Amino acid sequence: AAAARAAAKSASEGGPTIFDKIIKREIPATVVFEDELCMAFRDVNPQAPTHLLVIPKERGNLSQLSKAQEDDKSMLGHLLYTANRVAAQEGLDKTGYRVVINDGVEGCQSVYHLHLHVIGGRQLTWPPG
Ligand code: DGP
Repeated sequence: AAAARAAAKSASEGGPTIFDKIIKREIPATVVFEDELCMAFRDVNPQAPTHLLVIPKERGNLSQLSKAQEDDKSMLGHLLYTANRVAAQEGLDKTGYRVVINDGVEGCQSVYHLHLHVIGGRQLTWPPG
């Protein structure tokens, strides 16, 4: 948890991120879904048996949720809709699952390219840390 906080604190906003390299296939990732707008792949540091990230292919101003503008609404809807689609692809629609967006330093965001975490495959607890 301390490491995650440190990463969140030192992460820079605005510049290219590791996710651009994943989108361009410059570094490998296990991609489970892709369309013209977004992509879903397995988190490198899974917190549950299923841990996927859903991201827009064009980040634009969406480095983080708190930067969202009126004209991002359709993309935000598409990402949330896709989160459920990939959850169902993993069989999680039958058990339940969680979608999380970490925003900024106190949200423990470490990659400044908007992403939805789709987490499931075990009983999750609440509240989060
Ligand atoms: P967050 O803390 O919400 O910004 O989550 C960023 C997530 O991104 C974190 O759970 C680990 C994941 N991640 C970071 N680098 C890579 C990578 O190179 N490949 C993959 N598959 N996931 C990554």
